[in-house]
Amino acid sequence: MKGLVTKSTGSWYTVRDETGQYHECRMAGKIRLDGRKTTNPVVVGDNVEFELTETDGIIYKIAERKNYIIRKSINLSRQTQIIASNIDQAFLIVTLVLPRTSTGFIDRFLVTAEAYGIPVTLLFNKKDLLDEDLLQIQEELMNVYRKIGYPCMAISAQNKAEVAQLKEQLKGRINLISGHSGVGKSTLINTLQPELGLKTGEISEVHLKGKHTTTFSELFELNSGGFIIDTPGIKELGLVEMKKEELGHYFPEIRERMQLCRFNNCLHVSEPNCAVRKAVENGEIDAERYHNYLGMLNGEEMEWKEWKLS
Ligand SMILES: Nc1nc2c(ncn2[C@@H]2O[C@H](COP(=O)(O)OP(=O)(O)OP(=O)(O)O)[C@@H](O)[C@H]2O)c(=O)[nH]1
Ligand SMILES: [Mg+2]
Ligand SMILES: [Zn+2]
Repeated sequence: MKGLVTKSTGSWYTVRDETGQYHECRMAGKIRLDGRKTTNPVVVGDNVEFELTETDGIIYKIAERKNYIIRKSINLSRQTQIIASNIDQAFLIVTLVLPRTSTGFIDRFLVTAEAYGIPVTLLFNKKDLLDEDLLQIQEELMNVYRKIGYPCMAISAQNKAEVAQLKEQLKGRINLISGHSGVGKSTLINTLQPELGLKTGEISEVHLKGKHTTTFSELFELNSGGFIIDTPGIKELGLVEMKKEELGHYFPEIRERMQLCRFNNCLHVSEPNCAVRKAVENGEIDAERYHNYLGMLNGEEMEWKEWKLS
């Protein structure tokens, strides 16, 4: 039988078969993987082949993943964890307060998504908490991202009418909801489909951060169509393998201008006649985006591995 993994807790996996029935499965011995050192061999979003036994199911094959999002495991320092695979569309939840999401984090997420061609919508959540000054800052930030092609929406995750606007866009796709702990990922999904009753958590008053309430990714079928994946909060994002010269391709505003640079291997740092730097100087490219580009470029582990977040 073929199926889609909707939950993975280590040794047990929930698999949805093609008729929409769910099965608790284990894995048949060792399955060859792509060589990466991850803590979870079967992940949410995986397409698998499995067979039913009298009591449960056995997964014996995992189809090749078209993409996946990685985070660093919280406790195991060197290992990474795949949060989900085969994503059609991602929604990154961003909050200006409680917790604050940095543009460095946003930009790293966008680079990952660009590398896989995953479209991203930025959802600026908790707008009810913002005063006029912060609303103004948020508006400016949204405009930075809109200008380079990312749809942005300001919402309050508990607001039914605002969240309902997303339903159409979620249909027919596997949608990933991501962001730091406490930004409101599970809250948003509960508003879309209250009967899911996902656990949500308060923000720590001391650290002004979330408490990692959601600990496993889980994929849910929406009554209004499509699938949605609730994920644990990401603090440090793993990144796809790439060479320095490639990075600019994953910044749409750099990609758009790079053919105009004098050197075709221009890294847009200090090379003469660089069209990208010129665009930064005259304000066409956002200075903070460019700053984040340089930060990623100079990351020690650029030739691969994880990029630490500020
Ligand atoms: N004021 C306000 N609070 C919100 C909003 N969205 C979520 N919250 C609150 O923020 C807290 C964290 O929400 P969660 O949905 O648990 O956050 P999460 O992103 O799922 O967090 P993790 O599971 O830890 O990754 C809860 O107390 C929510 O009630 C919002 O739009 N406005
Ligand atoms: Mg959650
Ligand atoms: Zn250049």
